Amino acid sequence: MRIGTTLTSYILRKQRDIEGASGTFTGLLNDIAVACKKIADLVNKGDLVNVLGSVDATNVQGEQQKKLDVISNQLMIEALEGNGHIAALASEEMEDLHHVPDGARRGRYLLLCDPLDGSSNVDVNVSVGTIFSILRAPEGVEAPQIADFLKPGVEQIAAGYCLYGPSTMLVLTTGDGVSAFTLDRDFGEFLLTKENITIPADTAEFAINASNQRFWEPPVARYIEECLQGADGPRGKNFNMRWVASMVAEVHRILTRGGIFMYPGDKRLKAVGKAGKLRLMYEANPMAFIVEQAGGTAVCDGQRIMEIQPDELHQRIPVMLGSRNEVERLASYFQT
Ligand code: AHM
Ligand code: MG
Repeated sequence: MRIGTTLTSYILRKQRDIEGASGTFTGLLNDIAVACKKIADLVNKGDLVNVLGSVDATNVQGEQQKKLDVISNQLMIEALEGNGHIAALASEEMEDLHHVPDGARRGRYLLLCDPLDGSSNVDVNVSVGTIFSILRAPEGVEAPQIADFLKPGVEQIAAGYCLYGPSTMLVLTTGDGVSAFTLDRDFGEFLLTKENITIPADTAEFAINASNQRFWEPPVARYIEECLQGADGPRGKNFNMRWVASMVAEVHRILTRGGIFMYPGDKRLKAVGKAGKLRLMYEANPMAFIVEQAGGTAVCDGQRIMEIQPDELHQRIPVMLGSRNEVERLASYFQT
């Protein structure tokens, strides 16, 4: 019987390849893993521990917060703020940055996260996830400001997500491919279960919320229309459709068997001043990093997501990602 490769031993190995990394990086990923294990435990227990349902509040996005949104955010803070690994934390659930408390050691990294993405699914017992993105903190800055976080995705040191599905899986990239770890609940450890994950370049499966069809811009409408025509249309093959409404689950499916995921900008969102639904810094960028590291493509209309210079912490953008040839085809429709 073997132990296998734990997340900690895997990160220790990777850390040696990251320029200037010390034990801090391993510590940071350990902190994230601890928070994810606790969130997984609560998601799993659900009604038994009275964590389902909504709180009487909206977040910075104006969205109704679920109890588990608030709890997951608190757990991320608790796991990360006092260990000397981060200099500050940004989250979908907080308008402003969370700084390291007075007296605690400041670390060398900035963390951005969506503590519980897809949380509208939590009450119906469908998969949700935590998304995170790690940037280097600026040298010599005591208390990082929002401007210090506004870096394009290409500057991410690492990114990942934890999927709370039938099994709990942590998927991670440090810029050297994508690996997946499955939580062994009895043993209490994430164990390496997949390495060098590769997204097939071609696919016949797309994911989009089709209830927004009447609001789509022409390039998206054209792409989907061509898919729907199947073997009789210009694509010459039949397509399948999936929509979990949980981006972590969609990206995980795409990493497993290919596909294209789209949350485009549309006229409905533009009418209320939003370029898209998903947030650049803690949803699109980390997922784009993972997808690119697995050989896929991630764009905002025609532009590579990871090259976008953010203007705001909670900025929203259109997102299209997944199998390279499909995403490039859709991106090309924005150019014609
Ligand atoms: P959230 O961060 O408020 O949970 O919103 C993000 C989620 C994504 O996981 C998912 O792709 C999308 O919202 C689903 O949106 P919709 O309900 O419009 O289909
Ligand atoms: Mg989210």
